Amino acid sequence: MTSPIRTERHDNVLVVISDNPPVNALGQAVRAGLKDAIGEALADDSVEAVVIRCDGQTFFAGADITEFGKPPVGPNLPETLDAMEASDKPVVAAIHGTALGGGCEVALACHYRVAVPSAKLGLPEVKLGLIPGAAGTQRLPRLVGAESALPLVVGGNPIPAKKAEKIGLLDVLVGEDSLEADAIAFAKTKIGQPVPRSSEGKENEDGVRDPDLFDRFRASQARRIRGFDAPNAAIEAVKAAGELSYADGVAKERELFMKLMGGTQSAAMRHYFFAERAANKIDDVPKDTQLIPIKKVGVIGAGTMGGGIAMNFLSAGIPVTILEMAQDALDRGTGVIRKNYENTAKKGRMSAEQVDQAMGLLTPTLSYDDLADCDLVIEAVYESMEVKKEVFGKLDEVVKQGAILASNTSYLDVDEIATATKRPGYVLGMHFFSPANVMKLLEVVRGKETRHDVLATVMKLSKKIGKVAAVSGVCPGFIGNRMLSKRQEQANELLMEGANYWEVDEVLLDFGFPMGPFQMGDLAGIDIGWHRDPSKVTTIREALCAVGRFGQKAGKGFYDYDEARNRTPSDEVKQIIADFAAKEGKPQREISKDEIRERLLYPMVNEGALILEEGMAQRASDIDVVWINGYGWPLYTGGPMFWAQTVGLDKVVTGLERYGLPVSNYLRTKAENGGKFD
Ligand code: 3H9
Repeated sequence: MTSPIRTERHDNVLVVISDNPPVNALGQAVRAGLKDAIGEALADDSVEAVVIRCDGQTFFAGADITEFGKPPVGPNLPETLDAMEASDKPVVAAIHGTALGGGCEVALACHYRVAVPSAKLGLPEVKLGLIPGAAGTQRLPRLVGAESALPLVVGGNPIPAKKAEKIGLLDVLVGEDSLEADAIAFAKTKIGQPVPRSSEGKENEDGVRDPDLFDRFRASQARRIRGFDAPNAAIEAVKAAGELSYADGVAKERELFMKLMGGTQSAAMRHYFFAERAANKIDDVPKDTQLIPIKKVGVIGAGTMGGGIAMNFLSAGIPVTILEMAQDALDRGTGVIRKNYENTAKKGRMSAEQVDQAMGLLTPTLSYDDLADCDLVIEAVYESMEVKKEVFGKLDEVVKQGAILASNTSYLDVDEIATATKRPGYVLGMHFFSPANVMKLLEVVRGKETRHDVLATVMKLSKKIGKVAAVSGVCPGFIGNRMLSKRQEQANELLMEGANYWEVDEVLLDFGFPMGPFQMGDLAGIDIGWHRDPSKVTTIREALCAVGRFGQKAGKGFYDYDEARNRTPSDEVKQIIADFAAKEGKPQREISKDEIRERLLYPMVNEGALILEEGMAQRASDIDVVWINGYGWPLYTGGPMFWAQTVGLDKVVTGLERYGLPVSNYLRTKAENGGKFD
């Protein structure tokens, strides 16, 4: 097998090149090749400097994640990098694309780092439930200081080259199109000088001078890192870089790294990494399917949903024509879009020019005719089959042939909507989640006639607009809402049997959801879909509406809210629920937190199994992707289907039986045959 590493001589400089598509992951062959190349450079007196660069789209994007959990084959990354740093001939990292994780650690072990301006550098290991494991947590703070290192190691988000240069992670930015030549020229200027080694840097002393830095940082991140193990380990490791010798710091990092690697959180998050990428693939749609060019998008409805949907495309530089029925609604909608952008700009995440650029791509209109030349039109109008069919009928008449027509419906039958057109092959669902400009999930609903090129185009487009897409078949509520309804059913039932609603919420909060079902109800508005007749009360929600408890917006719903939106359980609501249960003759009892958790979550797993059995999801991991990105299911458990496997599918089955809840044959069979869904 040929090595992915080759070397080229440029005078007295040895250029070491990795060619390991798609992302130059640091698999065994790459590590071995790098180590050999350094050996070659050291052994050859005519080599006076080394440049390391990568072919393809990116510098090393990290360790090869597919090797994790398998028996290690040497050389390992730490020893490879130590050999590199130990060289007394200057070694220069020449960076383009993304230097991530182990790739960033390669750069840190080099004596100098140069990069093109479009490059990004980062240590995203926390996103895999890990911390850097090749001395990144020890070299980085010594090079740039603990204060600059913390957000990189704990947050895991890469930073642009310019920022990396500012904090001292890069030595110099070079020409976008002349990386290799500039890196060689740079390396030549360093020949004969003592080499600077990150492991010997002193910048980490900022953390020694100000030891409270770490607690302050932890407090500032508390909400974001709640429940995750890796960020705390990352803080500990960076702190150790100031407290311990380099060798002891590295040992501490290894201890923390190994513990995380063996834990369930990292297994879950690695599962999610591949799940997200798998979800973007549709098994029966060939990879080379010709895509439909999307140069202009139409959005019908300028309300909260339509406006949010439009922003996704505007932010990605795609022109949008947005349609409303009346001028005032149109003005209001475009006003909200502008305001959202301006707020982003106020937070420093967008420049004023970028706001103008995005708004410049927006064309508001009252006329369907202006949608004629759109390549994709997404409808976000009222959830009524009649209204949707009318809209699709009109679209079919005015929008050019070959254009895609999508519905943002969250539960209606997309096949039926498609019958309102003469092009059902070009119709599908694009179910965005509110707020649509923020939430990552896009449920792509595949109709029975949806064409391959239409699906492939929308999957590709979803990535361009920063969404994580998963495909669902046509069934009520698709993947996400279909499973949510099972959880909600149990939540309501638990109240009637005597559970306190705040305990139900607490159980989900403890599990890692950002909020529970009743908090969610208050936030969304209890009066959604209410018939507005206070004398007609058949559900607890209607009873709350009848007394004006519409949710957070009214200052009271299930909870009472103060000015700062802090919530407290309400005596009035307790009474309403108790009255209801009495009226229905439901005996009340104490319900344990374990029972609450199991009754909320196990039926969702069962519904997920049914979704798989019916072929409504392609794979169990797609369901995980939907729930993590659309409904706040905690990432560190891997999503409902992966989580169920870690609990044990047999235990889920027994639990459902214990509570007298349905168990699908599919779930039972999987539980009996190895306990895995895929
Ligand atoms: C680490 O480094 C630990 C060390 O500190 C310690 C060691 C001791 N390995 O995302 P894409 C595959 S932890 C294996 O669609 P993009 C990916 O599955 C690692 N495979 O492309 C996909 O395969 P497929 C820290 C990987 O252009 C294909 O490459 N590093 C890896 O949208 C294309 O990926 C990270 O966490 C990998 N490391 O984005 C970085 N990375 O075609 C993880 C990707 O079969 N990677 N693949 O579906 C990324 O963030 C993105 O892939 C990247 C490119 C931004 C690089």
